[in-house]
Amino acid sequence: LLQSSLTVWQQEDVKQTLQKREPFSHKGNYVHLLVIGGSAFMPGSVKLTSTGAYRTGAGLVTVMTSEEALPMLANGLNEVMYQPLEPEALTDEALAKYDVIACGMGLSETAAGRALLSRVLETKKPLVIDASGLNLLSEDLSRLERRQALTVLTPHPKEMARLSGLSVAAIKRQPFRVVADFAKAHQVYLVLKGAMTLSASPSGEININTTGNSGLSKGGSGDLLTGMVASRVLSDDTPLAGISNAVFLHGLAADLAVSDRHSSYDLTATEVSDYLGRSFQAVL
Ligand code: NPW
Ligand code: AMP
Ligand code: MG
Repeated sequence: LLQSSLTVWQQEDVKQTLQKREPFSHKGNYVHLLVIGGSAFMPGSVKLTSTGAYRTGAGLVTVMTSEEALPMLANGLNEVMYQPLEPEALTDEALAKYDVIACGMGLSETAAGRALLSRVLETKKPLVIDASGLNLLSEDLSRLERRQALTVLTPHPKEMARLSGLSVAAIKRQPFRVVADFAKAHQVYLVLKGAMTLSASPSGEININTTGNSGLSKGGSGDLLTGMVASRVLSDDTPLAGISNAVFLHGLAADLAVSDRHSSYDLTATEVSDYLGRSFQAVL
């Protein structure tokens, strides 16, 4: 642990590392994110992820989801494009147009979901894995070592427990050590979520987040964050800065919501996304 560098990531850091949006830019200058997840009973998860991505600067967002979930999403965001989840959609050729993939939110943890995650891990695309994708990944971590592109994992403590084989209590006792060791051992970027989220690079560098409140302790907050992380990870000064910026802005949006017309009791993840504009305004 003592060999790792620890930084409290602050507003000034976000301001300094956030990529500028050029006046003559077009959507192709920003990330095209492919969101893979959602299922018949959890269609909202990918809606939140795609909202998080667009509200954090992505240029294009495509959602690939199951045939049953598709009709439930059609009345969602107008800005999102959709594609059915079919194996042929995951060839390297078909994926060429995407910059980054976010996979796992609301994904069914079945044989089909398992096969899908395996295929996604084999692609050469930068990848953010969350939620059910992390649970499926936990079954065989050696696949991480074979990856040929940047990988970000965004577990909450229980997902971290499944990934590491440690108990939630052990993780909470030594979160810095657990995060640094795992990120280094598997050469991934790791975001251990909680009231004080830790973001680590594969070299074991750790940024500590201090924004956010218990209004985020509700279903959907993490799904929103995944889209934000995917939208920034390739866009800012370094991947760790991009990830830390997303975590900071997500928590700050919740703080601003609570200091305006919400409380930590009533706040929902969709409303957190509505405050991302204020969150950016506060740091820019
Ligand atoms: P407990 O209760 O303390 O034992 P799971 P999930 C623990 C989708 N969603 N510190 C806590 O355990 C996701 O995308 C879809 C300690 C908690 O009960 C996934 O695909 C939504 N423990 C799927 O659902 C909205 C902590 O973890 C348990 C902790 C399952 O994801 C909701 C839950 O973890 C959801 O996002 C902490 N800080 N934080 C939708 N609208 O479509 C969490 N825990 O069992 O992995 O289930 O996270 O709900
Ligand atoms: P998930 O468990 O995947 O839905 O993710 C929950 C999100 O909300 C993560 O980004 C957490 O860091 C954040 N969060 C949950 N509870 C709190 C809290 N008490 N204070 C600050 N952030 C929180
Ligand atoms: Mg989650």
